[in-house]
Amino acid sequence: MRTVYSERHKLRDAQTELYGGQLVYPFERPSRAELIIDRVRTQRLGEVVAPDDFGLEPVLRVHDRDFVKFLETAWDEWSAAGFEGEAIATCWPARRMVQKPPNHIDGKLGYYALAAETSISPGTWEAAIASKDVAVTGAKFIQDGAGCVFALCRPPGHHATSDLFGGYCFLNNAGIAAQWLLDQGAGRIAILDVDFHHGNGTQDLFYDRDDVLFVSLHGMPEETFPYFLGYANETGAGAGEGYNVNYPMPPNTPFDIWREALVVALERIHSYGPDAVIVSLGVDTFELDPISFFKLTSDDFTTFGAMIAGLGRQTLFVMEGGYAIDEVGINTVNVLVGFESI
Ligand code: Q9C
Ligand code: ZN
Repeated sequence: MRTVYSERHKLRDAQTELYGGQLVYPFERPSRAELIIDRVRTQRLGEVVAPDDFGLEPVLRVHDRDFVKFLETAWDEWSAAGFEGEAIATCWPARRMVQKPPNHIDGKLGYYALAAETSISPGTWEAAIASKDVAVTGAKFIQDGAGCVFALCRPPGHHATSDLFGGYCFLNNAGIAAQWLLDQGAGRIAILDVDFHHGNGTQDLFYDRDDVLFVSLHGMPEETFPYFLGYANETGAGAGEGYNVNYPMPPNTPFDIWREALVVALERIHSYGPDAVIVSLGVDTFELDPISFFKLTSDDFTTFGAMIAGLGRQTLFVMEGGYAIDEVGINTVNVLVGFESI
């Protein structure tokens, strides 16, 4: 399969993540994508191509214009305000407060952030833009008839909502790609989110719609990020009722349990009959992931890649999380090789 990749992800190299009360070097770091592209090449997965520039139009189909403007200018405003570290949200419009973006960048950060771990650094905007172009270029190959494409997005996207960044995400690459395919004439898109974390952003983008089926397997929100969404009773609203499906699972879930959820998820996608499937591919379900609690082995990734191929649909893989650096390339490419084995 073809891989879409941009070196511009390296422009996102924040030096800080607020973790356990300390500022640490972020888990979501440039070496992740470098190790994945190295593995794509050594395993000879297929050609690697650079993305085209699709501009902001596909972004503004799912994201709020003021939010996009905020992301574009946040670093400059922060440094112009005289702050010396990276831009970190520290205050929020909490319960019973006014939900309105203020003028000062310190307040705007809280208004547009869903969490504090994700620092904004110089180059973050440029990398986020390149990442959505990787996803949309992948979608273009699908539109042109490719059976499967790997969009090696970085930074990831599935936590980003129409007007919130966080969880290492800025623009919702999978959501942008899904909407772009619909705008090109697709009738139905299914998004299968296998990242360890619930794809709260993607769920939120399409919650009241029946033209995107969102299905997510993830750590139960009582126990892990993003904590405040991802319960099984979140099934969609209005026309979207029944088109949002969550499979939250407890700590230490092994592959044989996870795979049962995947079987049911794939049955739901099959009955939906989508024109294409977008897989939000996080490999943080791996047993050695430093911030997650599922127990998949490297071979399990190959197995579930083949299971997804069993759908027999055009499939766009969009990279999300995965933080066990030594195996991130192996596990990611195992999914893709498993898919191609069918
Ligand atoms: N104490 C992705 O995998 N952790 N994002 C916050 C709060 C954030 C993961 C911990 C994890 C985000 C794309
Ligand atoms: Zn994740």
